[in-house]
Amino acid sequence: MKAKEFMDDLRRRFPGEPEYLQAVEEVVASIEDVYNEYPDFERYNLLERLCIPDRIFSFRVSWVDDHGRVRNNMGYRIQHSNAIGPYKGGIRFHSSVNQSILKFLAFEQTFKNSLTTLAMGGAKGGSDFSPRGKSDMEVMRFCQAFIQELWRHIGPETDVPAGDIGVGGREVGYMFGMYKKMAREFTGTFTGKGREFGGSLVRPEATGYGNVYFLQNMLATRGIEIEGKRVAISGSGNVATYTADKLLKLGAKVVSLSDSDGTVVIPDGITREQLDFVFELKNIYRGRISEFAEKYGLPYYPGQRPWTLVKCDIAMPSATQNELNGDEARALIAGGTFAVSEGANMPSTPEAVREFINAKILYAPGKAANAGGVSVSGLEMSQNSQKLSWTAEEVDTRLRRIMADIHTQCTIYGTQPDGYINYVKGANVAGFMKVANAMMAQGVI
Ligand code: NDP
Ligand code: 2IT
Repeated sequence: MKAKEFMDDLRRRFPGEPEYLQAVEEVVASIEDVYNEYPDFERYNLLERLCIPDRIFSFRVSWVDDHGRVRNNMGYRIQHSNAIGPYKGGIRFHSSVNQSILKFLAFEQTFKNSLTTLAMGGAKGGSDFSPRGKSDMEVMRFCQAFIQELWRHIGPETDVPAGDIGVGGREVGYMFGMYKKMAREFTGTFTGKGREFGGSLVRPEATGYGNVYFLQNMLATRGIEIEGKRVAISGSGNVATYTADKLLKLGAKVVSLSDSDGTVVIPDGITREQLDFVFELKNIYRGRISEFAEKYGLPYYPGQRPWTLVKCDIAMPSATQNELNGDEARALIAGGTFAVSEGANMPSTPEAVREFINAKILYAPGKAANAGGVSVSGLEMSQNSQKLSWTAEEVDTRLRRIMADIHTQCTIYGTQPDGYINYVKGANVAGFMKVANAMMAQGVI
């Protein structure tokens, strides 16, 4: 297999899917050497089968808004791979959602889930519906209409959705409710459920906490403590806020948060009281980060991202894909940033990733660093199967162990002759080998 020819062919077949091609290209470049060591992989045309999703459902979702108007959105579910377990991955509701974005996310999810050490395949779904500005009843009606179409294709041993951008506990609750009614069963289809109906403790915190645990593992390779470090975070949703929460508990300083409208800079680091306000603002009032800036008299930069606004030791992009470009990466490195750990999926552009690796800073791609969320989803599935629920301590201990295991896998496959750990290569090769071996064993299907 030649990576360039493979990608040229994929580009010809899937034009107009830039995010999907971007995610595949990064993985193919990392695994090219190892793939070519096993001639059987090519004989079974394994890479192509692994890069093209098993199947894609797309459908119209019609619902009625509060003014009695009929609205139509697109709904999708990409079932990418079930080589090592049932399809598993979140649902995204955002106006930008299209098939390319969900295909990249489902592809990444397959490798991420492989790294978690748990039995989960890869999937992703969503809609171009935006919950922003919608009433609770509108969100409920949309979720119900979405699931009336999707319910046939999911199930506890088939495909288990969860949250992502625009989908949190509220949306999962509404979708689970309609799923349960249509399927006439109470099962663990959906993770991130409410605690009262099968949700795992620590699932809301898991992605942010897991990212900080991964970061601690990376810092330990250079003997660096997290206490006192200045950390720039983008986003102010589930991942960003729980990342900030854990960093605060560990004595680090969170110097920025953002949303799609702008960035707030917190020069002395966010306080507990301020972070509690952000949680309330985002989860209860569904407000904007500008309101937080206004309340505490903090500098706010409309339309800007954090990376050139603050000096930080560590950057943790936690909003969306391609939110940190080459220029911003160079600005971070020039400002002394020595670690980047991705809470979001594919937040750094390919040029930014090259800058980080060339500068030999600690750089963890999302599929390794943000795997804590889906890991605790996997633990939620285990608890649901056993009809038991574990304590927060038990789940947190398992989460820490899984993040340490992922870090070890990255070091095994990613350590370069000069000792530098290329976490991109490590995560891609480790994630790939497990799925590839399972696919070989199962034949051409
Ligand atoms: P939320 O919806 O809770 O928060 C998303 C945050 O990112 C909001 O602050 C939002 O701002 C901002 N954002 C979203 N889209 C854009 C955009 N196009 N440009 C700028 N800012 C944007 O989502 P999550 O916190 O759950 O997800 C954040 C990232 O983490 C995503 O990349 C997701 O795929 C990834 N992730 C999530 C996991 C989870 O368990 N939830 C697990 C692993 C990864 P605004 O409110 O203005 O839209
Ligand atoms: O990107 C992700 O890993 C998620 N949005 C979480 C998926 C899940 O199934 O918990």
